[in-house]
Amino acid sequence: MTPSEMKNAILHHLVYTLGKDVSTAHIYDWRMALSFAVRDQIVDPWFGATRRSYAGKLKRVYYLSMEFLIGRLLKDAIINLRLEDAALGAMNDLGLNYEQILEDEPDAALGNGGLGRLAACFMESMSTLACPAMGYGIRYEHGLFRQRFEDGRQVEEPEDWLNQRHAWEFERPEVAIDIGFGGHVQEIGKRANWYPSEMLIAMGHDTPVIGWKGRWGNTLRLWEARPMHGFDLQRFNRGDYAAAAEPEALARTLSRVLYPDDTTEQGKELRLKQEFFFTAASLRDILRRFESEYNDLKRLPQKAAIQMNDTHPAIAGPELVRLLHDERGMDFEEAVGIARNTLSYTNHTLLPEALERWDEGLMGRLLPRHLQLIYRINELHMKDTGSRKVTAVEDGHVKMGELSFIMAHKVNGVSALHTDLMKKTVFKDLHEQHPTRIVNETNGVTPRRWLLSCNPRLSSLITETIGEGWVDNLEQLERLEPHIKDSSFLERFAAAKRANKVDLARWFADDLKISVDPESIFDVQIKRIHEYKRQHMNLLETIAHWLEIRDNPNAGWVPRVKIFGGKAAPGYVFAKEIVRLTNDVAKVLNSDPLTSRYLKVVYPPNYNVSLAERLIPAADLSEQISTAGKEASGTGNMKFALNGALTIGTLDGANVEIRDLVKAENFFLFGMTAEEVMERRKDSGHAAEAIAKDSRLARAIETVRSGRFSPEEPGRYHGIADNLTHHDYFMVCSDFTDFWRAQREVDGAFGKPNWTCMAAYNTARSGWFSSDRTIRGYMADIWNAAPAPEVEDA
Ligand code: 26Y
Repeated sequence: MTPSEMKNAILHHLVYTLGKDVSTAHIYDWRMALSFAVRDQIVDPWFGATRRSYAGKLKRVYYLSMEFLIGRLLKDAIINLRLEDAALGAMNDLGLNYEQILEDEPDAALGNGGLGRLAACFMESMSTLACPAMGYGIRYEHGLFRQRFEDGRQVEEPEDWLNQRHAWEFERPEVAIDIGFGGHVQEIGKRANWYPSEMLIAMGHDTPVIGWKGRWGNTLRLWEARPMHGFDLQRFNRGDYAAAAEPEALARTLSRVLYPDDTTEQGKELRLKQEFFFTAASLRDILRRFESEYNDLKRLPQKAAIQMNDTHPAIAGPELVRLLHDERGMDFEEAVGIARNTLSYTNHTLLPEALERWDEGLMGRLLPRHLQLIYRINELHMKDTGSRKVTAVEDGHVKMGELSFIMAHKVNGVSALHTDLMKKTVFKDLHEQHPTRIVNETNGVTPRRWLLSCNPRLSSLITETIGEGWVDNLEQLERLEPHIKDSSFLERFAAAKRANKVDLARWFADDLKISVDPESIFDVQIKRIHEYKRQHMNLLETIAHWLEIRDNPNAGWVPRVKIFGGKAAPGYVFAKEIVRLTNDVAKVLNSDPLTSRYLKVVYPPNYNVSLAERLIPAADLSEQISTAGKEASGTGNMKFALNGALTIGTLDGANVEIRDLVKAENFFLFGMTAEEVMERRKDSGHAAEAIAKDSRLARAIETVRSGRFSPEEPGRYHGIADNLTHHDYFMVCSDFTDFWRAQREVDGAFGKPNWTCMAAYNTARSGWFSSDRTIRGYMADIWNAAPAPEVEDA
């Protein structure tokens, strides 16, 4: 497409789709017009892919996920369709600012963090690899809350991305599926009919996901909850307006909000309803499609692979059995076998508080037939394995991890360490019974968004050096290695990083009114705020460093900017205190005339996908400092390494694999191993002991306790200080000393010519962390699916 063709398409949509004249168009109108012009280019390859998967009778992958953290879509589509020149040219021609237009798009924040972003990267990679697939989730009216700071405290505001028209979706009123809850069960022999007492409708909305070079496109189908019966005209006519609207409001509640939590089990009926709602709608849709193509349900596992992203869609097991056994008359044991061969399950956490368990009473009330089937599935499992232990039901609760395991033919962890720990801890017994069921699929990230799109400077340098093949064959980045000896390559590598840092510094100055020196180390920790991720350890090190600079302000310190980003779950008190402490520390440090040249703290509010795209290319140092054994994988860690940041990190999650690949000398390792953590926890005095041995740590904790950062309320951080001194479950104190050492090693290395070599090695050796590699792994080890044949470049 030429710039002038693009311009005509934009003008056409401005007038005929948006009903706006050039003279009255706002930035929103232009952005929508551009989006529609780009979307037009998606439709043909998207239809083409659908036609080919039907015509070729290809096996389809169905990815069921409560979260899809897709962020902005316009730039993604432009890049994958190679329309940059056309779009930029058209915008320039129209006198519009291209960057500004792209920034006008709201983030689709339909997820909390890592799990949701992984699902989004997977959707893009499945399209790039021409793997016939469909993502299923919920079309939340309100995505993850918007974070604002008020006196340093986190304030949550509703997110309302759907206040504006969503340019990318196609409403599918004909894809409307009845979903029931509650009611009673009538048993007929071993089968049963379920008569729900409450009904609503799941309506589909389709968003095309286009792969690299537009070779293939899959669909993300998100369900919206609609009332079965519209509003009550009788009541309305009687003047009872609120009551007339009530059934509608109640039904719609189901797809109203994303649960803003990535930690604790929400004992909430609404969440269980959301889970059943989207899972049941998706399964019905999948079976309908299958039955339109094939007439033998036994072939379901050959033609469909259904992936459960964590346990959130775990009700898929019993629901699929119910559809096959109760509704289609298949023998129970056979139905379980078919369901299991179709389903697989990804585990994303070992933290006990994040493993879902549902009260049997609640489950029985909401899903009476499913609870009966869960008991039978359990009995069958006991019979088959000769086990005497009831696995999926315990203490009046249904354990969704165990249920998912029993109902899946493959269960995967998301990094080598995590998978290993799964076998040894949460699923130890089940693993012994089914030793080949657990497999590892280390996470990955899409290089289109996380390098090509977010870091144009580094991308151009890479393409000029080794050609363009890396974009969908990321391991080609290895070809950069010989150039790391070349001083002109290294200079350009450093210049790209520097320019990214200057851009970020300008944004900090303009948007946050904080000035930072781009010569400083840009030290970044961005992720959800959680005790196990240990933002507070990073803060303690910052405070200790600050105190040391104050003691000796003229010692020639290496300047640093500590950058934090992340949201705390609204009900997670400790995490919210960490948010506030970060802001309070920033206030004191940034205004300290003795030290602020050397040390600043920046905490931009409302961390999201788009902010990550801005921060990661400008980072020198990536903080991956979780307590070993607690972070299942991490994916931010991969994005940083790929963009030439060095990691300071523990042997946790995928850090282990990153360090192996980029080599130990290009990684700042510190801290205890997972085994050492487990061992040390047995010693109840671990925190006190560590504090006694490290005067810097003792002083930093005392400074927090003293009220230095909250003079107007000196006791504000006693909670944090006490937790660290007495409890410290996540071993902040015991790891602090080594963390400090590693940070000083960073100071020593930064600014030296070798730093750029180390950074370039990180980029050159991170190719394995492409989500293309991950998806190939799932296709081979779990889904038994193949890419569509004969896909050529568009
Ligand atoms: C139960 C419910 C409230 C809940 C909701 C969301 C529980 C968990 C979550 C989200 C978990 C999550 O994001 N886990 C992260 O998954 C990433 C992708 O695999 C990992 O990289 C990361 O280590 C893990 O914490």
